[in-house]
Amino acid sequence: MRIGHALRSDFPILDQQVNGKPLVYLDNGATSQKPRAVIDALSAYYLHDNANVHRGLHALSMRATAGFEQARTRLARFINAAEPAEIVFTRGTTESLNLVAQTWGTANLRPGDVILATEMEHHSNLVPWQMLAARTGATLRFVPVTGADAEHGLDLAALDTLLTPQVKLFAFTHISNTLGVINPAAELCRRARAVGAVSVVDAAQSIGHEPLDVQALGCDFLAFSGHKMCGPTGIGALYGRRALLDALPPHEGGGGMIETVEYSHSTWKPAPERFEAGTPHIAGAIGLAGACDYLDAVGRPAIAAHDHHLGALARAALAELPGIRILGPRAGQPRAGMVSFAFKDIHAHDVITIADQQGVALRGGHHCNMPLMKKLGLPSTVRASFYLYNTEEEIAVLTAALRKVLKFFA
Ligand code: C6P
Repeated sequence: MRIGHALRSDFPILDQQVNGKPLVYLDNGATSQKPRAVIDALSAYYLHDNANVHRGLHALSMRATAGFEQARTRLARFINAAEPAEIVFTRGTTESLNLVAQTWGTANLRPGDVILATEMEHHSNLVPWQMLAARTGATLRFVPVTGADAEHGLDLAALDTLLTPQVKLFAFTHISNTLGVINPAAELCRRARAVGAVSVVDAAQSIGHEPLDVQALGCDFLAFSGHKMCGPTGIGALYGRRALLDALPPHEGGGGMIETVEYSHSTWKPAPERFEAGTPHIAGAIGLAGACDYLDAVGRPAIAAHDHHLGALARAALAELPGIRILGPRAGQPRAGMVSFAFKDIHAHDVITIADQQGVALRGGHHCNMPLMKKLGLPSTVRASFYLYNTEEEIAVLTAALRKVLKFFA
């Protein structure tokens, strides 16, 4: 199986020194690195095919259009959407979630309705619902997180009382970017549907890490970013069930999304073009299709197993360090290949800076989870997040770097 060491040479960026030490990149939750196959797909497009899509009849434009639409088909296959028309290209998770709020939300919600989210949502899956609630008069409620320190996962028992027929939309993250909890997405979608609510899954942290099948999940909408799955930045997608997308008004007007235009009014193309006004990120879509090919060649079950193994190894190694609080679900609960932690009396930014001197790239801060941080009683945490090219040796380097942090502050 090609995983870890065996595929590091596919990622040219990893072969470098940072602060005089070999780079140990453990910030994959923020963004992943790109294999040469993706970089090559991007440059091949710019070297040979660059033209605008859906507009020209010349050879380059037809090639660009074919590449762009083939990318949509590839993405549909990657998440097992029923058809390519269920894939709307966006800039990423954030834009996808805002699109649902602005279109489905504005068209369907009124005072008295409830939007249900969870207490572990990233700001991208929280702020758009706050704005939607303010716009429509709907109420925003939250499924609590459980545990003595509120860090173990969703309180599923609370769903019995929270998921009422007043709930019109239930938005939740598949994997928490701070706790590493893997939520039971299929069960949550099923329970949303049972009360007539539309389900919105934030797959930013699961796409490219876990096998993902929208039909098996039974979700109505699913949002993700290409850059977290070995693809380029600035491209991602919204999956929406065809019947839902077709019934929605567009959120932006412009070229590419219209059927006819008069001075006084216009008519729209069907989904997905209706939601793709203006020139899209053509190269990005083609690069993202390359990332799908790459990840499927490695195999997503193998990637998930590798990530989980490194996560478990890191948690065991870090648990030995004095004064550490490791966040996340109890042992045995589903959890992603990341570890989020805090040292008593040492700020996350100091940890990151000292680790960086050892060549180790980590993320520290509130991780765009400010209300959750408040609930956890922490100003910030440090996060190490793993991906297919990370190795067991890198966990040893991480642990040694953290020992240096402790020594410095002793
Ligand atoms: N989390 C992290 O370091 P964008 O920025 O649109 O690609 O993704 C937003 C987003 C939405 N939901 C979740 C669960 C996420 O983790 C993220 C991005 C990064 O954790 C950057 S804050």
